[in-house]
Amino acid sequence: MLSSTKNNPLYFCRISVEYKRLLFYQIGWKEMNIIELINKRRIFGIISHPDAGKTTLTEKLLLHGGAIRQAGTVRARKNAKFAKSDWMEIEKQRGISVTSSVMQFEYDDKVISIMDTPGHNDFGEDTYRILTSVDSAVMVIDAAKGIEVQTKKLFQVCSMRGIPIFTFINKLDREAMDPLESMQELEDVLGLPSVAVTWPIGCGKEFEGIYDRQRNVVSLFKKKELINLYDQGVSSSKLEGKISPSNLTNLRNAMELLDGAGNVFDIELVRQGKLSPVFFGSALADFGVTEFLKHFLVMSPPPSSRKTTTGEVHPTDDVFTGFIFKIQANMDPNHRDRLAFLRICSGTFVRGMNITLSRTGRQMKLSQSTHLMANERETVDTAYAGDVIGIYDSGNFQIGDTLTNGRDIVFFEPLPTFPPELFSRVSPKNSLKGKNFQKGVEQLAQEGAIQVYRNEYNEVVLGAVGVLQFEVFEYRLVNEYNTDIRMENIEFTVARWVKTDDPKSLKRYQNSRCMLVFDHYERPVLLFTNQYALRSFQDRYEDVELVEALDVVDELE
Ligand SMILES: Nc1nc2c(ncn2[C@@H]2O[C@H](COP(=O)(O)OP(=O)(O)OP(=O)(O)O)[C@@H](O)[C@H]2O)c(=O)[nH]1
Ligand SMILES: [Mg+2]
Repeated sequence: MLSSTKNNPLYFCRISVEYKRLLFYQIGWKEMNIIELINKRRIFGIISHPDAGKTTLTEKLLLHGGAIRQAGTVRARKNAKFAKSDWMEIEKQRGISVTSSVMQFEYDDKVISIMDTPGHNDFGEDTYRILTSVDSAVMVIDAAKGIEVQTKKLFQVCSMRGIPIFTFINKLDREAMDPLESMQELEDVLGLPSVAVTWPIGCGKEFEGIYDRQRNVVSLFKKKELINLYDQGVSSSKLEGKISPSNLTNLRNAMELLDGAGNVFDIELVRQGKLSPVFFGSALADFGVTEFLKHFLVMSPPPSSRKTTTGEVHPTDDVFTGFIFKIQANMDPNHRDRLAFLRICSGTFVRGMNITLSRTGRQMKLSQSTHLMANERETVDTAYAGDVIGIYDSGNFQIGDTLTNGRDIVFFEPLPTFPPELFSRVSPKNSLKGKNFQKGVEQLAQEGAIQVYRNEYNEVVLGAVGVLQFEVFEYRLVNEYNTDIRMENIEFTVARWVKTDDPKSLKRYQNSRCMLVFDHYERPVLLFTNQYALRSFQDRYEDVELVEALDVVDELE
């Protein structure tokens, strides 16, 4: 029987043994095998404001999972190792992430898919799309800076979707805010109740270690020693002489406060996204990361049911379903291929299986599939709900596509699109490079890295949320498609899709404040110089139906 409290470290192990026993009696071996395979899978995204340490933490998690042998850094000297998730040339040069990356590794008998996201607002659409495919999120906070703008935005997306959030307060090797204040900020700024699972002992030069409240173990930073405090907790005399008197007093005071007035750990609330377990550490120094990973794997939820237009899909359903949440070209410079990232939601993937692409109703054979591992590509023959795999794509897929081998056509919730606010006309500098240019434009549009439109003269107009997207576009055209480009900003700031059966008739609305272009799917879009121009257009042509970018997938497909 489960005799102990939820604070006992053995609690989760016992729950899981009881649970398995129960399942076995109910459903027998075969099904249990599948349920076990699904339950050991975890998909999570790492989110935060730029520079909080997402890529550095991802690298350390990959290292612990044995996915890489040596951790790289986001800024490495010549010939040194770079972080795996910042694989793009421009990321290595600038030391920032400009695109999300997905990698799978195993740890403690769990199969984990980790998604490192870019923190910068300009790449927000990519990050939002990633969040539609995860079962939990890890929010990284810079211990000195606290909660920053972008973290707040991304938190709100997770919270709206009910995604469980784990908090990692990073950079304790530097001067930091008082940890109690950091916790209070989660409550005050985000309205997120939290519970500390680990606790820092000092910070900056005085940083001496981490106390694991659930296991009652102190791990010393410089001395690299583990001290088991057993039932005595921080009042144990074992800590005396091991850490400085002031750190010891602070630790004891903080624990008295948290034990008396802090939130109580409750796994149900954690899994509903209503209580965030908090961890402290230093990703760079690889300290507090193992504690985080071990607890996270026990506390985080396995794959759950997903909403579709034809009801809910459960991970244990026999029918295979999944959706494409990301497309990336040229990940491997030697092969120049394109990968579509597929999250499996139910059923079993078997290489060579026939599926229907819901958007077109077309049947396809999935014969070229790969694991997403840090160091190598390896063909994947079988995969389950809760796995993310790569499918080699020759241009068949679009972001948001759903795949199924069932008879009913399934669409998952539409993925978010952001209305672009910056526009630029582009062309190749050398017209002999026209073919490369068109290929690059086509592929980057398919990735959703930037919005691509064409005007009536077939000129390419790019739409972006932020200026960094243009820079990445230019960089990638030069480096991946060997094409120098000319870019000219155009003075439009608002895009509206138009519902019409006769797109050509829209030409007559064009003037210096309104421009007609066509999107990637040949749908007409009117660009306006500003909100004022849009409003006066609406007043004048009341019968023209304009649609905001966010609704476009729903409304027009
Ligand atoms: N001192 C210290 N520096 C850290 C720590 N973690 C990360 N950094 C540094 O902080 C900087 C940003 O780290 P990244 O891992 O690139 O941050 P990010 O959140 O991935 O940033 P974006 O991808 O641009 O959003 C780098 O210079 C890291 O070396 C830490 O624990 N301590
Ligand atoms: Mg990064």
